[in-house]
Formats: sequence, C-alpha cells, structure tokens
Amino acid sequence: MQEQETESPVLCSRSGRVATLTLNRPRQLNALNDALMDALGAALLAADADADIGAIIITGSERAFAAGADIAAMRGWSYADVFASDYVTRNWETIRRVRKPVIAAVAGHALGGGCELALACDLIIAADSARFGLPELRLGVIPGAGGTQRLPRAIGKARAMDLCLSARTIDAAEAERIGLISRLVPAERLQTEAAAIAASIAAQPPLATIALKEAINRAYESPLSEGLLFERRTMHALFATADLQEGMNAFLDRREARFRGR
Ligand code: CO8
Repeated sequence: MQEQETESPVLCSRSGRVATLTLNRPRQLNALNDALMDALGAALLAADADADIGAIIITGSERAFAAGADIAAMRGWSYADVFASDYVTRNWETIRRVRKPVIAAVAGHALGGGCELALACDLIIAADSARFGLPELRLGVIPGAGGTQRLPRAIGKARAMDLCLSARTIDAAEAERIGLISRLVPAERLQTEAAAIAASIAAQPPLATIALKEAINRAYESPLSEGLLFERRTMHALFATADLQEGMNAFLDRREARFRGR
C-alpha cells in the first residue's frame, strides 16, 4: 500500500506572464505517478486557458527533474490494469494539447518518463547537473511516454538506439552536444535563466507564438511540401491580426510594441 501524500504533487506559481509548475515528490525524486500526472495535466490546461499567461515552465528540484515513472506504483500491475486504466500514460497527451510554449527547466536526474516529460516540452533548459537517460529496458519495459518516437526525431536514430539499448545516463554536456537540450546553464542559474527565457517568450505576440509552435510541430507530422504549405498559410493568416500591424508599426516608429493577442 502506497503511503498517502498530503502535499500537492505539483506546485503552481506565477510571475508576470509566466506560470511555473514545480514537480513536488522530493522523497521519490519526483517519480511520476497518476496523482502527479493528473495534477500536472490540470495545471497545464489551466495555464493554457489563462489569457494572462504567455509561457509555462515545468521544473523539479535541484536533485531531480523526475527519476521516471513511479516503479513502486507500477510493480504488480497486469496488462489488463494498464490497458483498461491507461495508468501513468493517460495524461501524456495533455502536454501535446497545450498551445503555449512549455519550457522544461531540468536539474539533476531526468530519467525514463522524466526524460520523456522533458522531451514532450518545447524547449529544454538544462543545468550542468542534469543527467538524462532512458533506462526502461533494465526494468523489462520500454520508454512508453513518447521516448521511442520523440528521441529519434530529436537526436537521430543512431544515438536514440544507443541511449535506449545501453540504458546509459548522459551528462548535460553530452545532451547539449547531441541536440537533446536547447540550452545549458550553470546549476545555480537554472531558474533565473529559465524565467528570463520564459518571460521573453511570454512578451511576444501571443497569436503568432501559438502559430509558430504549431508550424514547427507540423515539421514532425507531415511531408516537407505539406509542412511548407502549412507554414505559408499560417504566415498569411497572421496578416489578419492587429498584433502583426502593431509589431511592424512599432518597429518603423522606433518604439516598443504593445501586443494585445488580437
Ligand atoms: N520510481 C519510484 N521511486 C523512485 C524512482 C522511481 N522511478 N526513482 C527513485 N525513486 C526513489 C527510491 O526508491 C528512493 O526511495 P527510498 O528512499 O524510499 O528508498 C528515493 O527515490 C531516492 O532514490 P535512490 O536512493 O535510488 O537515490 P540515488 O541518488 O542513489 O539514485 C537514481 C538516484 C539514479 C535516480 C535512482 O533512484 C534510479 O535509478 N531511479 C530509477 C530510474 C529509472 O529506472 N527510471 C525509469 C522508470 S520506468 C519509466 O520511467 C517508464 C515506464 C514506462 C512508461 C510509462 C509512462 C511514463
């Protein structure tokens, strides 16, 4: 029987137009169980629906972003259990539904489902203390939250096979070298840097930001000709927004733009 946890598994805070969601199961190194994933899914959707939020950060502790799916919870599950209830994975599609940019600020362990959670985000900012890996094979399972699909797209098949089959852990410098992360920063500056990046994204015109995220994600879903057409039509559509006129006027008037999300 799992010990009942009284604290919320996800802490939500807000600064300006940035929402920060902090994974909060420190004793289990933020192992991902259903309670945590339910809370994370709900917090993500709430931030996405809030017009005053322009970017979302998901972070963990200094020791762990997340050490994977909760092995203690999974032990003893049968095929029927996981198939019927979609345990552990049922909230993962929620992250894909979020239209605003989501930044993973990663320190310490990002293993298994923790690495997959970071991969599901739009940007990964990693501290030099970060360690990434997909060690599921050692447990007799495979990455089940997008790892076998997102990792090859992010770093190529050869490296994805190496990481998953060897089940090894890589440091932040290697993660940066192979293109797994967006930026690498000193551990003590992780939260400040992530907040600054998120604030700069949140200050961009909101509609164009959503359109940009959709267009880049389309690169993974469609042939080049379809993706290019999607990009062009999306770009054309932005000429219908007041923010596009404001952005161009502000540039030519040599003043700060005031975007209204219209
Ligand atoms: N699940 C549950 N508890 C965990 C997990 C985990 N994934 N990771 C760590 N913990 C717990 C430990 O059991 C320990 O608890 P306690 O103090 O009660 O014994 C506590 O966290 C601290 O851990 P350690 O004592 O092991 O700390 P160390 O600093 O020695 O080691 C490590 C840290 C290297 C991170 C080590 O804990 C470890 O290897 N953890 C497991 C990593 C792992 O295998 N992750 C993959 C899990 S499977 C998965 O994510 C995908 C499943 C399929 C997809 C499902 C959708 C997500």
